[in-house]
Amino acid sequence: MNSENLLSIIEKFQIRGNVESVEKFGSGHIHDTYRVKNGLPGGDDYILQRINTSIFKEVDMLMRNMVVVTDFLKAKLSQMPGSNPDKEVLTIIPAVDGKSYVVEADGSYWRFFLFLKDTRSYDLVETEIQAYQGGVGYGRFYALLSDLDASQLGEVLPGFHCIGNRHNQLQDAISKNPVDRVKDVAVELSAILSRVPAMSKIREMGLSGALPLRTTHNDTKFNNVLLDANDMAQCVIDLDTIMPGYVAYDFGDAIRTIVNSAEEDEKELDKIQVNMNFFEAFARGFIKAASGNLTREEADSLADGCLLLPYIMGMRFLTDYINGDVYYKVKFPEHNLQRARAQIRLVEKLEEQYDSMKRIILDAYSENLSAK
Ligand code: ADP
Ligand code: GN1
Ligand code: MG
Repeated sequence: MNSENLLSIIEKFQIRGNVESVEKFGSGHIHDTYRVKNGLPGGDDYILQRINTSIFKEVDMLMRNMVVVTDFLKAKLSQMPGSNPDKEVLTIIPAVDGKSYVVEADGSYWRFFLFLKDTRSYDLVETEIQAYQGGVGYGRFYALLSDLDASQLGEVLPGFHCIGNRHNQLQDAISKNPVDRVKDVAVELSAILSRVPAMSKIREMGLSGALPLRTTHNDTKFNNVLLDANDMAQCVIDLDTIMPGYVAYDFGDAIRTIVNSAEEDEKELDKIQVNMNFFEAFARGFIKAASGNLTREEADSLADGCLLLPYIMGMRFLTDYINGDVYYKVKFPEHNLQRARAQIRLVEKLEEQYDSMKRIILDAYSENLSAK
């Protein structure tokens, strides 16, 4: 997209000031994100995003969800002394016509946010403080949404973390084998398929009524919680996938990116190690901030979420590899396979830590209960 076209899109939003520059920004796998710098001294910067409509087909539902959630959070925080809703919640900048997004003649969809200045998103955790603050950010987000009337939210991507759904998609990819890659992934397929029964535990607990369905974020990678200049949790972003879910999904997805000493797509598998100090820091931050909104059964399910989420990602990356890279952005032809291998290795490493993870979680949970 050239800068002239981007400028004509930006003009369609209620921008205050003028555009100094527009640059590609962040490392998300889904949308095209740009940072828009303001030429007006002291003026706000913005984030411009082209929405990925091959994934999000119902943009109206997607943006309605986002408006419901951000309005709810801002109203709630404005009643809490010491809170700052403009810094702690994403601000959607409406289009000139008042809508929450713009559709271009070429069929592309765009949205605009206030840029949260002096914040950072990290692909890798560097310190225990950051891990703890990641827990505080996501735990607080979860607690704040606990009394949102979830019937106001549409299910934008049904079955998002449902193992049954993801397993069907993998089987479908295998049987279609559109780019003849199945023959190259026997080892990875075996690692994934042999674990289906063990990884179905959360789904079964949910179906039996042991786990309540909550409003969850569903994409709690560490780079989706912005930390401030002092590494304190400031704002949870990437609100596209807020839907009903189990808390173990959010806990597990965050752990997947927080405890891994290597990148999500690490090629050298021996570099993938689990940092249990980061695990404990995140778990303590999350459980404390989630406060009274965790049942004993939910606390019990969190360690299972830590195995399930890297597993589900491994399954999804492998499915996308077999399908010919139609979902995730890839930087080279084997990228999805490399990501799948790294996630499978992470599952193996986390399986070794299962008992320790459970113990740390239950200690933190009990301490939190007795502190009340
Ligand atoms: P994706 O779904 O592609 O991951 P995100 O909404 O997470 O898209 O945005 C990608 C990156 O852009 C984030 O990881 C973050 O670094 C940055 N970002 C997004 N929104 C903001 C914002 N309002 N202020 C500052 N940075 C942001
Ligand atoms: C995508 O948008 P981003 O990069 O935060 C994906 C997540 C995966 C993640 C893997 C809508 O998240 O589900 O966990 O990549 N988002 C969607 O890195 O599919
Ligand atoms: Mg993101």
